[in-house]
Amino acid sequence: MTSVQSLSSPARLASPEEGISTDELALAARNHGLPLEALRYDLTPPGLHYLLIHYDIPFATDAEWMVTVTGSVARSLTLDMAAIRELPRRTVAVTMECAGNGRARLHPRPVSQPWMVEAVGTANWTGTPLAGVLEAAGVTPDAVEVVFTGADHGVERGVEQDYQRSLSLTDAMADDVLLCYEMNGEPLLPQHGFPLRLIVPGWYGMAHVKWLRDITVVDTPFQGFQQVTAYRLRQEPDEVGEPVTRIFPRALLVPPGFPDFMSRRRFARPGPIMIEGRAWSGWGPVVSVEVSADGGATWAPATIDAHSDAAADGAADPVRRWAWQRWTFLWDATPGAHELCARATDGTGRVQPLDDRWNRGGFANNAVQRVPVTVE
Ligand SMILES: Nc1nc2c(c(=O)[nH]1)N[C@H]1C(S)=C(S)[C@@H](COP(=O)(O)O)O[C@H]1N2
Ligand SMILES: [Mo]
Repeated sequence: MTSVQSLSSPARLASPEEGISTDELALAARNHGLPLEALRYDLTPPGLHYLLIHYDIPFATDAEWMVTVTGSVARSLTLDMAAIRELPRRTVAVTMECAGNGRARLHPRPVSQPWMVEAVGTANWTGTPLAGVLEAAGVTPDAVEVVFTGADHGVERGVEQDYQRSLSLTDAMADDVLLCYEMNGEPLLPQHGFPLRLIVPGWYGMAHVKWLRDITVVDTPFQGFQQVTAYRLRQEPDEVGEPVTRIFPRALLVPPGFPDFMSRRRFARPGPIMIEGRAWSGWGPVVSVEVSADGGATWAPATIDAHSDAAADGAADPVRRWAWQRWTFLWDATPGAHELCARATDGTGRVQPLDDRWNRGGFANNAVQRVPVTVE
């Protein structure tokens, strides 16, 4: 039996020949990715959006849910869901991606949720701006960060904890940071944080705290496990490491043709094939997408669509700048074996690397997607 230790141990790296373990399989069976063919939808149908749940999904009812606002505030607040729904309403289309996306492609592999490239989805998230709630509570001048606590509880690398993350006060006060109660115009599903979650557009998934039950304004930087132990870019276990924050650019394509059941290798017929995909970045708009059919040796530009308002599920004027963009590329498929790749560059000049970006936690590996296709 595993005991709950007081000190955290570093995440384990798989040995060179070690396959995916049953522990990783159990995680992957709970936390599924986006089937890549679902990149065709501008808004991901909720059941196809990726999922990442560290512990258990809390059982919750809308009628009984309360969220508290405490700490460095003039007035502590306790809000029920009815009170939250009466506050100003805003809808933001957000592409969310797990910071561990791409982890399973690393050598050596950090042992955790074994994502390939599919830990992503886009939804219209509706709620009330966090800034308004913090203003109502009256943040006091000593405040530096805001800590968000979920109702889920577990143990991770020996540390028993509630799921908690913080944001700097500046990041927390940004316009599009929302306390959300709807996804694509419907109440949140249990697995996506029902009845209330935080949405932090542009940030990797770990920041978007689900089952939100407490907001505490603090006067010293938060030192919780998910802030200072997990979600850091480290080469060695004892480094402080850079915090994982915004989403690095990525383009994904819908694998063309049809798959082999077991290997998922693709087969396609010769001739022109319209390749389509999506691209996003949390740092700035995607300014270019390139496609390679020869494993990254040569590249040609794809056409990026403008953000479509057709994606709106009837929500009045959703904010679109945090959502992925569709792109297309006409590929003249010739008989033989090919490797399709796509590469995004954003407005800050950040571009996807050809090779995996390694760190101990397996975070932010946005190396280009590679899709082998046999044309016959
Ligand atoms: N309370 C709580 N919030 C959480 C998590 C969690 O385990 N507990 N997982 C985080 C991580 S790592 C990710 S990637 C996103 C996933 O959100 P989704 O499952 O709605 O796609 O939720 C984040 N919020
Ligand atoms: Mo994640």
